[in-house]
Amino acid sequence: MNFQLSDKQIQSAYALAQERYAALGVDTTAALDTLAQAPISLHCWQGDDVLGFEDPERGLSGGIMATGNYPGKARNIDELRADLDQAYSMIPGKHRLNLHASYLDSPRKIPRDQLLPEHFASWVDWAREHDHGIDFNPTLFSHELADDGFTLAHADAAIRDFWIAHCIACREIGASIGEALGSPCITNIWIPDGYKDTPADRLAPRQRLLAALDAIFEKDLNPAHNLDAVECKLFGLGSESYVVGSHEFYLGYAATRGVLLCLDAGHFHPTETIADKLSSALLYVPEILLHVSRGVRWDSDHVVTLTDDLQAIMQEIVRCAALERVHIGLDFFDASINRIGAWAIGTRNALRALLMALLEPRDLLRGYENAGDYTGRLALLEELKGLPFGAVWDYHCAQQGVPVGMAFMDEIREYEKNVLSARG
Ligand code: RNT
Ligand code: ZN
Repeated sequence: MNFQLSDKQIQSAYALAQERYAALGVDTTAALDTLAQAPISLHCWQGDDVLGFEDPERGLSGGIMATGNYPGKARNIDELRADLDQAYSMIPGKHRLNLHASYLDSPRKIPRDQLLPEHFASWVDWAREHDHGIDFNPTLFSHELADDGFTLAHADAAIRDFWIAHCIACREIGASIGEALGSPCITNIWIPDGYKDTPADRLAPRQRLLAALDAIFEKDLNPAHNLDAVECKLFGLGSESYVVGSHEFYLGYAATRGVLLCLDAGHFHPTETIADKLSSALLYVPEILLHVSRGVRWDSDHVVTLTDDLQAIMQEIVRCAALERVHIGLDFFDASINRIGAWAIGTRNALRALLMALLEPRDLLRGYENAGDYTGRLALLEELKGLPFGAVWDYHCAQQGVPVGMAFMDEIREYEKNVLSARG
């Protein structure tokens, strides 16, 4: 099977597509300029099933789960960086890395409340060399002080204080990374805290979490270096009945404290989508962080595919003119397929959906809507689905020097044969 397209095929398909879009008042060149500038934050944890390098033997806790045992996962920092390099090389544009504290670079175990910027210095060097911004996350799971399912909302003050100290350390690390790279690091707090079964007191843990967060954010950091985000959730494995950091909890927190709200696509009721939340939340919180993910029946963190949900998210960002205020991060971990393929497929899909949104004839659609012509609006929205956006995407990939279409799978197979298969 030959997946390669010739330059001529790519160019002529693009020329036709450009005309089709121009007829609707859409400038494909402008759309591609915007797309080329939009960074996606790739999550490091797709590369090793969220195990990290602090103690990979320990296994994953916190009510999240990577299923599958596809061979070749990264076993150390060098392998993870090599895999990331391979993934980035198949994705058009300049993108960020979303790093977890458990991916520290240290020959000995550092207690999490004592983490320092130096433990991430080699990541900063790598990012600088490859022109990636970095985002950061304290790790409040896979640790003996998180084993009973509570961290910042723990009833034991000493355990709470340990995690507060960890989060404070992580904000400082975030700020040092952001300063070193000249691009603000978004430090996102997600905690697993919750109950498997019906609680008798839903309030007290939330009061404790509120106080813990206020302690964590007490020190102002330069927003040019670090931006804080908080991530809500509906339920997890083992926290089915109650999650302390719910949507209402964090929406209120972000709005009153002026921190970023992180919306993970898998953290709501199965038929609830985050797309509709953006225009509302943007009225009250300064900026939003997205964890673009795909839940199948539960928060299963499947690889992002080009679903209606994904398209709706990107449409909302573009329609709200909020590309500067909505930071797009990914959050999925599939261990049943080639992990580099997972990154490439998911990230390319996020970008493809963003491109589709950028190619929307917004003025035309709004004109119909404002005139009460909902039939015209529906007809156009449906016709748009048949327009040749794929030709614009292929052209973009070619322009950006990354594989066009299925050709990236040739590279993945090659890498699997030459690199991954040698891993034990
Ligand atoms: C868990 C959250 C969280 C994690 C990462 C690893 O449900 O989505 O963002 O996936 O911190
Ligand atoms: Zn998430």
